[in-house]
Amino acid sequence: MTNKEVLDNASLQRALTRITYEIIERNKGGQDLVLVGIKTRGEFLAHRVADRLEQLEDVNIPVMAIDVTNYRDDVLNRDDNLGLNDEEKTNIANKNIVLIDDVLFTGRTIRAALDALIHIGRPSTIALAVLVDRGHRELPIRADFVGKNIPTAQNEKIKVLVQEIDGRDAVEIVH
Ligand code: 3GP
Ligand code: 5GP
Ligand code: MG
Repeated sequence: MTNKEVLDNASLQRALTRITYEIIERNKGGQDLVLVGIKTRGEFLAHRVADRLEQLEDVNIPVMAIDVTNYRDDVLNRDDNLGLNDEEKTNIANKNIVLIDDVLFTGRTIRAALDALIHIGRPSTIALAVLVDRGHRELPIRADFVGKNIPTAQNEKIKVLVQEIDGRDAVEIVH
């Protein structure tokens, strides 16, 4: 197996900063905006975007994290536990949600997240930001904000490293 770095630390920071500017542009500064990170690594990326929103726009945007494992269409025993508390659940209705994930692949995780969020509280809008789009969609889902498009073969893997878990920020392609 060989690992090839496709985003180094600086490029990854720039990609997140660009995504943040695009979110600001789309949301006119951040009115009623809520960031929802998909666990595991999407949660950390959501906090990075929130930090940048605070620096750039002086706004404090709520961040929550969801675990959509039980909403996936390939899970048999769904217990529909997203990992949100009651306060977070009430903070979804009528908000402009930006879902944040590390890698977009088949789209099934995002379908599950949409299902879960709409079930909990009908947001006004839901947009999607991903650090990497690796292609191979199986559902009609696309991202509104993309850090980097990395066309991959089915058997390749994208490795996303974040400082909080992996000790450094980078994206590698493994094949
Ligand atoms: P996560 O940290 O966002 O949960 O190295 C672990 C990471 O790699 C996990 O991301 C995991 O979801 C992800 N991952 C790598 N390859 C695959 C894959 O083919 N399918 C899925 N579902 N996750 C993968
Ligand atoms: P999807 O549901 O779109 O097939 O996959 C998206 C989810 O699976 C993301 O949460 C992502 O973490 C994970 N995933 C799928 N493929 C990869 C990959 O190549 N690398 C990484 N890091 N995660 C992946
Ligand atoms: Mg993920």
